[in-house]
Amino acid sequence: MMKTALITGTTGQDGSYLVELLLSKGYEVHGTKRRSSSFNTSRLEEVARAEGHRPDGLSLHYADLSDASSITNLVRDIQPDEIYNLGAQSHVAVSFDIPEYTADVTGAATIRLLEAIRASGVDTRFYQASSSEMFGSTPPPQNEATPFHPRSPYGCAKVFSYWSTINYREAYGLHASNGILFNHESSRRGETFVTRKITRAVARIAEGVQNKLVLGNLDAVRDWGYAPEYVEAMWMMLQQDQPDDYVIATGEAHSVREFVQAAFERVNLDWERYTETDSRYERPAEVDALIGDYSKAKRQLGWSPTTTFTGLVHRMVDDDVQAVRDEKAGRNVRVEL
Ligand code: NAP
Ligand code: G4F
Repeated sequence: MMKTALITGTTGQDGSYLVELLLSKGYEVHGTKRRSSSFNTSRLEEVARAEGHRPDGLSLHYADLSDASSITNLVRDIQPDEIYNLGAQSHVAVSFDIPEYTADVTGAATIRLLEAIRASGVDTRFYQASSSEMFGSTPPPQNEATPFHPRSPYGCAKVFSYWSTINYREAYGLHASNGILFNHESSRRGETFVTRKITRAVARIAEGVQNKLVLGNLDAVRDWGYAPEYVEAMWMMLQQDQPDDYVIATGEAHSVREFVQAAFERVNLDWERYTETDSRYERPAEVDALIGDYSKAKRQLGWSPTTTFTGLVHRMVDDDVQAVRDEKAGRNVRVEL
């Protein structure tokens, strides 16, 4: 029988890839979108382009994670088999500027969803988008047993959501799982996260429409994977008989500096000539190093990453070079979805 899924955050990087994955598996997919004064469905337009038309199995609903009634109504009306809570104020640096909003949308909203499930009695499986940012200053390698020491309002909010998910599993027997995902990137990554900021700038510099790239801390170390592979792991978690929590990562670590270097190398430019640093892009508290140990996911889910660091950098730079060329040629037209 055809399954039904509800995804919060459908318009984000992961949401758009998860929509593609679930549609390809024959799901009826319901997603949330926020009211915005400008087009905010560009990533889903990419899905539509790939399909050649607006995907038949996809319905979008206006909702906001800060609005409990919109969330409760969706869960009650759709009665989904699976719920993926991907919506969040997901920018760590921004969470220092809007901590209360981040606590609400990235933290408390998870309780809104879990309560909507419990109160409606719907028989569903729940995925919570937990984050390696929860490990904060605890040294790597990090796995499911590693203690959390969050270093940002975002990280604190994600810890709240993580434990709420486990609490509803233990208290009410919900099939609720946490995916503790390390950084994952793609050409659909938000333009203000460091990888995309770099690859976009490199492409624009190579195409002669930007002069320099200005960054914050170049020493931070991250474990960067490829987003489409990570949404596959989300789905795998909800297909297990028992709910559980899993680290999803590559285990490969690189600094921001190495990412910059590899990106400029792809277009045969010297990174040091074009890159500057400015303290305005530094954070009040930094997470120095995140490197994931995904052995539990490999063992229990059969999940492993395949895209290498260099492969990821090349793909993102190439896609951004193409995007700049399309922009120059006036080929980037946005439509309502
Ligand atoms: P993203 O691109 O920033 O997408 C976030 C989504 O949440 C967008 O659809 C956004 O809508 C939506 N959203 C924001 N505020 C909302 C609100 N008040 N009500 C309803 N929806 C709201 O993030 P992502 O990279 O796809 O990540 C997906 C999830 O995984 C997030 O929860 C993130 O915190 C978590 N995560 C991400 C990573 C990573 O490396 N990407 C790693 C670990 C965990 P708009 O499009 O309208 O802004
Ligand atoms: O790309 P970032 O902003 O990602 P960050 O903070 O690691 O958070 C991302 O990954 C988390 C998983 O661990 C997710 F939960 C979260 O939602 C988000 O997707 O920054 C990466 C590193 C940081 O150390 C930052 O200080 O890059 C450093 N950095 C240096 N210059 C910069 C910049 N980050 C940004 N965004 N912009 C800069 O100019």
